[in-house]
Amino acid sequence: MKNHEKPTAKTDDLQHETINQQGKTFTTNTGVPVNDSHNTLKLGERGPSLIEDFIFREKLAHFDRERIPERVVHARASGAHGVFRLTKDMSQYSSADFLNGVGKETPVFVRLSTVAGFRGSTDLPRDVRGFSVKFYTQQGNFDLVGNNIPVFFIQDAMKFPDVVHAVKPEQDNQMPQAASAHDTFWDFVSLSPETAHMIMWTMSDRAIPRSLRMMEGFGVHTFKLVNKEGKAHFVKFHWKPVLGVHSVAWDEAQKISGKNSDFHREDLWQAIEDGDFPEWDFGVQIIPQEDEHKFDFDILDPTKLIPEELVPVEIIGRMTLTKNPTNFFAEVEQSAFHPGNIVPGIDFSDDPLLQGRLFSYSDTQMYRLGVNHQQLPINRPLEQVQNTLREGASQHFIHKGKASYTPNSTGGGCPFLAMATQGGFVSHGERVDAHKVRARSKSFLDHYSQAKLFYNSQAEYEQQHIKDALSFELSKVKTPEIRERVVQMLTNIDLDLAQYVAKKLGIDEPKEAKPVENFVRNADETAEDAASVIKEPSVSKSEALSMANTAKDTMKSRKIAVFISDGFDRKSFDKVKSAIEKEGGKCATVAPMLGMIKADDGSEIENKEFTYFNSASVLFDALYVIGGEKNVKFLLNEKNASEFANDAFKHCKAIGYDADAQKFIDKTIIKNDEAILKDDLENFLNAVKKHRYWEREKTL
Ligand code: HDE
Repeated sequence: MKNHEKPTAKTDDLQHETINQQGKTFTTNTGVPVNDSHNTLKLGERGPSLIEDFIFREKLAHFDRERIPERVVHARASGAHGVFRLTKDMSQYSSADFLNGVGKETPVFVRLSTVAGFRGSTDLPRDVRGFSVKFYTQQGNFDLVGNNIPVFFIQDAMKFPDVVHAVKPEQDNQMPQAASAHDTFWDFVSLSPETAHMIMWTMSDRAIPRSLRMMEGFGVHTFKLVNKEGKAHFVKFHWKPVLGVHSVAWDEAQKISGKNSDFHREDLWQAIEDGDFPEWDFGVQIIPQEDEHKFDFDILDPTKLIPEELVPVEIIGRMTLTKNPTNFFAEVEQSAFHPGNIVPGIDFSDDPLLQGRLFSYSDTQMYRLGVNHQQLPINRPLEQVQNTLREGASQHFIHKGKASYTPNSTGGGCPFLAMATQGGFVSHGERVDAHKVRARSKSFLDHYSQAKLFYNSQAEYEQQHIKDALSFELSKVKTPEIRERVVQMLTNIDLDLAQYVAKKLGIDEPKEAKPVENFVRNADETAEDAASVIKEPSVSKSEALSMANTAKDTMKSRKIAVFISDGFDRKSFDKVKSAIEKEGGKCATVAPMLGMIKADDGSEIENKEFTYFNSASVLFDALYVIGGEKNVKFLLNEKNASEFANDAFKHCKAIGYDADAQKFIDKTIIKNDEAILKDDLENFLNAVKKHRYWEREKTL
């Protein structure tokens, strides 16, 4: 354990499997000491290798099998250990032990992922992010397998392989990697109006987070909380990041993918290494069962959210990530999440997307990790598992006695079943009286009202980003009919939006909203049903949907690049550095080389990491240009420094500078505005806290 890391009951449990090879002798897997792991056994120094070389055979055979199938979606991810602390007792609603008793702490393991890209793809594609949390509770593991977007593309699990095939690289040429900007994805969208709401989210800046620490998480589906008396309430789960929700600019995201494709992974890892533990508040929206049909949308429809204006989010706890994994493969890659892993006090709703997920996850884990994957250290619950399941590949346990069945007398009737009163899991006794049908509920037909709600809730600059993202994505679509169908679909969300995108694509501007006709409907759907698809949202704007309303008052997590070279103004540098660090920000020097840089007063500082040739503005949140005559002269001739400053300007970052660096600013910055600050450290820091000055885009 490193000094700053905080152990949990789960990380203690993992200690039993953690191997330290310091001072140990090399052995084969059978424990035989090895004296040479570099040369094969040969007949003579220049002769053929011998098949009897068991040391070579073992080494290569293991290497040949090192890769396991990557996840079919959510392949790329970062993970960390942490703890969930309950701040509000929920026993009124749920008997789940981790929701009972203020102050109760439950260890968690979290995996944050992109969706479409392969395991080795970039952290910054335009994509949904997975938000998986495994709670190791006293009653077994509860997995909340959510996303950073509260709704989904489709309404029924039957369509999942289709939407995934459509967004993944195309089947003939495996292009493009980790991108939705291609024909098959938009073809699927244009023929599936139920995607409309989700598309607004994925085309917004939510799909390009600044940091994994700065994104929300959502359970997406409606679940149920069930109390000791068996009474159920519907519930939606939320994670709200303490640092606020922030994103990068699209041009920036594309550049980050080139400059540092591990941008998010590194940020999360480093924050935990530095003891800046990422935190999220845990919130619930609780809906009494009697209110199930109170809304003008169906709460079982996963393309809908419940506006916070209708049901407020109540914060009931906080999650803190306190420890990085010791071994990525053993912990992050082998972790197996499953929305079907629930505990007493929590139950499923009949959302048809959730119901389908309950099959898929354990099925894919069996393929990826094998039938005994729950025995892997990262997946096993805190308490020893007791049941009659036996054998299977890689069985780790040695069960005593004869009883591998129940009821039994050979094992004294053990393990005993737990009565409901002893905490045994009892499914909520919902009564369902219906015919079998392969159909979609008519209450799921409205596809546009919440897409409008989302778009209308955005600040002007956020709406512009959605317009730009749609124009970008569709400009990469080669089939004109697909582009036209999407524009037609957009008319039902916002005519101005549709017209803007049409113009960028060189399509005739639509004059009115027009339903998309040629999508696959349910067999029993009538013309009236189709007309009811287009309606206005009951809530016209929702504050929580706009990132413009997020926390903007902290320097924590902000990384500021400070330009220096020989002759820099030492006094100014010390002042800037201590002001940034005092408020919790990070100050990183960028200089012509690594090593010692000489200041104007003859003193030196060490430049440890960033140079004008190995870094770029997109890796920082803001820029400060230090003065000093010789330094400024250097900067005026360093084209990487001008490009750096230009990008900081273009991506709406705060730029501060000493008065004598004015010449450099005049040369590189196109226009002055209120986030470009001369000799004004206080306001520079305020601008950095706000994260971005998006207003600048109007002047670009
Ligand atoms: Fe998943 N999803 N999904 N998904 N999903 C997987 O399971 C699936 C859906 C989500 O960190 C797979 O272990 C179906 C919604 C996350 O390891 C697979 C449907 C939401 C992760 C699978 C959905 C998610 C996955 C691939 C439609 C947000 C990463 C590997 C019915 C609430 C878990 C794996 C991790 C992973 C199936 C839709 C979130 C194939 C069939 C909605 C965060 O089983």
